[in-house]
Order: sequence, then structure tokens, then C-alpha cells
Amino acid sequence: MSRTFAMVKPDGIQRGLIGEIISRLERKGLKLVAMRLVALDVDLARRHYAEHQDKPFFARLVRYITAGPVVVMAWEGPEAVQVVRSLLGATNPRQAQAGTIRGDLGLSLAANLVHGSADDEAAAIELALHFSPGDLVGYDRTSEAWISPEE
Ligand code: IDP
Ligand code: MG
Repeated sequence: MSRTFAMVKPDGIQRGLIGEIISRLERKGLKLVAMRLVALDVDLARRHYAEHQDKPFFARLVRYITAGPVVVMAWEGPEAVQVVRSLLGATNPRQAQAGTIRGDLGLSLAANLVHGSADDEAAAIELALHFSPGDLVGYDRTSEAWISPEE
């Protein structure tokens, strides 16, 4: 079982796509274990995107991600990190495959609707950055044996 961090970005919220984006992750069978609507401050945004601090688009990226509220989420499931990344699609929505969130809903590389941790290491860092351990809710789903039986 793995956990990942995902975020509906400000454009997703402004465009009324919170439900659509959550719904795609939920329908896949992933389990939501934490969620919050929050306005990221500049300091947190810079830490979240620290790996990009030397890129030419970094200032614009921080302005974009702090331009309005975001929905931060923790999702759990088998290979959750990779599964969420595949549901999001390629970073540039114009190149993302149809059927993915970015491929179906976006046109802009700078405003690409949604974030998902790149790998297990990033997931652990990002979950710790946006959530306290007590924010993650443990619970059983009665559907678990149908969604993710032993293989
Ligand atoms: P990812 O979100 O698919 O992991 P990254 O390469 O980690 O993509 O980039 C982080 C975010 O920075 C992207 O989702 C996008 O919002 C933004 N971004 C990436 N490349 C560019 C660019 O060339 N111009 C403007 N924004 C960019
Ligand atoms: Mg990334």
C-alpha cells in the first residue's frame, strides 16, 4: 500500500473542476485519507516547488499556485504514486493523452489543473509539508475486497 500527495491547483478550483478531479481519483478505487481547501502562502509554495527554484518559470509558478485556494489531498492505494501520475497525464496538457485529467481538461503548461507527487520520496516530503500525521484518517472501506483483492 502506498500514499501520495495530490492537489487541485487554483485554475482547477476557478474552473469548477474540484469534483471532476476528485471523482476521477475516487472512481479509480484510490482511498482518500486527508483533504483540505487552503490558500498556500508564498513560503509554503516555494518549499513545495523547491526542486524548480532555479528554473526560469519559478517566480511565475509560485505566483500561479498562490493566486487562489487549492485543495490538498492524501490518497492511498497499491502503487498510489504511479497510479495518480498516470491519471493526471503529462505535464503539458496539450501533449497529455486523452483520458487523463490534463489531457481531457487542460490547454496550458503553466496552468495544468492538478499536482501529483513524482515518486515515493517526493510523496513522503510533500505529505509531511502539507499535513500533520494526525490529519491522515485511517478507516476501513467495506468495498476494499472488491477494489483491491489479493492478486
Ligand atoms: P509535474 O507537475 O507534472 O510534476 P514539473 O516538471 O514538476 O511537472 O513542473 C511543476 C509544475 O510547474 C508543472 O505542473 C507546471 O504547473 C509548471 N511548469 C512546468 N514547466 C513549466 C514551464 O516550462 N513553464 C511554465 N510552467 C511550468
Ligand atoms: Mg513535479
